Amino acid sequence: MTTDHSVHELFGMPHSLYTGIARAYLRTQGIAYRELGTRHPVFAADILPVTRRSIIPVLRTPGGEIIQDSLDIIDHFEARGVPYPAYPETPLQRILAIVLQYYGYQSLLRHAMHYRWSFLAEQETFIRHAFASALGAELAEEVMQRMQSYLPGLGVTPDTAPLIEASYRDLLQLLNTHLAQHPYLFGGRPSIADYGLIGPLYAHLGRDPVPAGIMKTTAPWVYRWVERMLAPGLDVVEFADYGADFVADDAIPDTLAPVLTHAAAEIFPELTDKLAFMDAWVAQQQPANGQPIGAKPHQRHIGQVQTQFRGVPIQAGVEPYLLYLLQRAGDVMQRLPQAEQQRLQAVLESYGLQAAVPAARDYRVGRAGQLEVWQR
Ligand SMILES: N[C@@H](CCC(=O)N[C@@H](CS)C(=O)NCC(=O)O)C(=O)O
Repeated sequence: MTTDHSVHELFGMPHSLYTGIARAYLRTQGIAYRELGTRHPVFAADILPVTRRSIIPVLRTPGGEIIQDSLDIIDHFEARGVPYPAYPETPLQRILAIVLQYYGYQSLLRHAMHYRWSFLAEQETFIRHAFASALGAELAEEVMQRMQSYLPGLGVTPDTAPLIEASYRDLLQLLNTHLAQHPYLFGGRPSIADYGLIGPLYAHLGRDPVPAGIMKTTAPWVYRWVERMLAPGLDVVEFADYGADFVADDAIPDTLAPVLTHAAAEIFPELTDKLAFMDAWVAQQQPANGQPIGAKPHQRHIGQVQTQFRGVPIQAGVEPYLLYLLQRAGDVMQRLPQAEQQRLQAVLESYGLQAAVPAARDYRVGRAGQLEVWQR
């Protein structure tokens, strides 16, 4: 099926977390694109047969290449050259940007999903409108039910709800302080960390009425950053003389340090527990090179692990995708001379992030045929 092939096509939904990441990136880089919904006939005719799972965002390039995964979409353009490259060149900033990207993609999903689905009494009209206008009333119902069913697997329980809410408010304060002084997390342009955080902080927390209200009333600089991330190019009217570079000399802004410490308190022990589960799973199952991580294309988890969120026991689904994200930080670290690795490890330790950069393993998680696969 053909549409206008002169621009990129982005298949997504206005309220989708990961579509927001790709959209923010395309707009920042000034890449011409047209957004189409999953109800557009092209999605069923041309996209689903390739991706084999109903997942967004998906990008179709003018040349007809189909790319699923917000991260792969970003990397596709990074490899070709963009006005505002998202990966810092220097190792510490690059590693920490990837770790914060992971925090946005995986840890803050808990906050995003809690605020979307646990406050329906206050915001159901808005949420239902989003799903129904994108999917039609009948399918909207089914998808809304499915999304709500994910909450326990994300560790959202009556015991964790107050901690998630306190954590969201704390994060807003820390980011508000930082963003009063810098337009983006690592300086003058968005890094992969900003793209990681904008997913949850736009589509859910910056847009759904209850969490967006908290953001606007308690953290106006964060709300402005959300606007900035979604605007074309760099929307830096408050920072007209700042420049578009990351902060010099691989430095970490003082105001970012507390954000990193806050992130560490939520990344762990969950990440360590998930990696241990995955290592044991691989050792036992011995998946073949190229084997998809799930028996069916839509399966993302290989099991559930008992872990903790801020000291409260939770169960969480183990997505090998986490290694797909974080092994890129490991690659940066492992290419450095030993002494430099030790120096960076000490800095990571000062934030509580020493275990966030996975050691090289006898397996990796890669991508083939649009799916996450084991690489041996
Ligand atoms: N790693 C993927 C995640 C994409 C994703 O989870 N997308 C959600 C919408 S925001 C989805 O399609 N979910 C379908 C489902 O879980 O049924 C990416 O970054 O693109």
